[in-house]
Amino acid sequence: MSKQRLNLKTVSTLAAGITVPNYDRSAVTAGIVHLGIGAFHRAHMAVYVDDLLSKDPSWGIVGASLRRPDTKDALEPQDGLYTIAVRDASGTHPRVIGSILKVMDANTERDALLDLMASPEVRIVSLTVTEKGYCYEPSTGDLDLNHADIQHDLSNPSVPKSAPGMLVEALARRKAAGIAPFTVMSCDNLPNNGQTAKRIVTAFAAKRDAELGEWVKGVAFPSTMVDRIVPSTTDADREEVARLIGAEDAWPIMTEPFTQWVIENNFPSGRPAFEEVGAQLVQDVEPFEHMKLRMLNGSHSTMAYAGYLGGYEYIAEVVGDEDYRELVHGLMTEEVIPTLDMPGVDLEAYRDQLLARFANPALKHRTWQIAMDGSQKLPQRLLGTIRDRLAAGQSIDRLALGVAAWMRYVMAIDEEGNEIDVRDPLALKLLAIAADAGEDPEAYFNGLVSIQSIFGTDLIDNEVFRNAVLEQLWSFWQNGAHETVANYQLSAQE
Ligand code: CS2
Repeated sequence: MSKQRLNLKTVSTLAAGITVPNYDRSAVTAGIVHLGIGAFHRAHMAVYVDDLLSKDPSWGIVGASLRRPDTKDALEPQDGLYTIAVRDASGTHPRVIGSILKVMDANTERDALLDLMASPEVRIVSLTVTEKGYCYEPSTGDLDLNHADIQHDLSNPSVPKSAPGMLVEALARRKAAGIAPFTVMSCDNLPNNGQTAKRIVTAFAAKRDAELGEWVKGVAFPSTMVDRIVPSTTDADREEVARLIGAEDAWPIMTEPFTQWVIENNFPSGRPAFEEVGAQLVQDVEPFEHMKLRMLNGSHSTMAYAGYLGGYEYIAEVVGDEDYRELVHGLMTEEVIPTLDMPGVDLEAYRDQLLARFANPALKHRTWQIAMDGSQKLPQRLLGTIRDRLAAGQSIDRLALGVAAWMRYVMAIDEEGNEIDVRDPLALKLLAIAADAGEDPEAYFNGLVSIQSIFGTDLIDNEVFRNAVLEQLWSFWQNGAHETVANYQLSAQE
């Protein structure tokens, strides 16, 4: 029997014990526009904001999707309400979030969205547009002026498609109306995400108009380190949530108990009291970003590629395999931790906590999901650590295995000869390199390592890097993932 739909009318009739918004939703106004209203934002920032709306209702969120209208379609009939379901060994714990007032589709409501971003009530525009949404060169972090969306937006600045184009057009409207800029808060997994956003937005603005470029230099771009694991929602999840709350939710968000947010305290136009709801406000986020990107995300990507190739669907299965677990434990302990400078943080305890989070059996986090967009992720997750270690003359065996696993994965054929659905902005280029190389791993390696947007200009000529990655790639090619993961140390000692 079909159930009632979750919305403002039905929220008071949900199953007993479900936490629902504890504030007057009709009194909440929009102080934040969030670009990229995906599952991650809904499991992370929207929850912190939900926690503080009872004290300050002026910080509601209007979400915007730049690509697909599916979040809007799901949340509109629900008045923006949705469930987050926290999963651990004890079960699934649902809670209804009300901080997203509405979702706008940038493709059909572009002008209204830009006007809202230009209105004085909106003081923060936050972003989770993923790495590729920055339209940059991952190896340098500079705006990619050849990117099709950037070229479009420079020629048609008032109808932008890209995130930088949207931000600059909204800022231009504020400037024209004499309204102070909003603060741009990146919540993406990039090193120095605030500086990166600033570099891209100011470069785009300057290219558009020199005076605007100068004005945009005055905008604040705090960096943030965000952390919560959020697997994609499945139909089985939808059914479970409906059963638990007693209403249909078209798009509940499944997540883990852990959540962390470290924010650079730089909000000249004001901000919610994030520190009162669990966020950490600091002067310098960079060490936290390095720690998280290299420890968590570096391990994640290594497990995703080597695990997928080894036949594992979920991360919990990967760390459940002793050989893989040892690899990741060693990766963090021997190769990543020595590159980090985090006085006062117990990095071994952080590592153990990560391994426990990865092992959460209820989370069902797919290796394939994490494997997406590797060309955008590799530089900050593995290659930065590799560069630091090479400069210090230190070994890179396990890091090299991670890079080789990515190389083997993007050949797009698994060990059984089945096609891998490789999702990546460079997928066609990667396939062409594989086709050209044929049965020759060295030619394949040479083709991939010459992609400058990933590997920069230095790694191509580095013998240590070359030998280490090539050796692991040969092993993936000849022996398969399981054996490579089990024997990487032996081969490294030869
Ligand atoms: C993951 C991240 O999909 C991925 O690439 O590594 O989304 C990861 O789950 C989050 O960064 C955790 O905070």
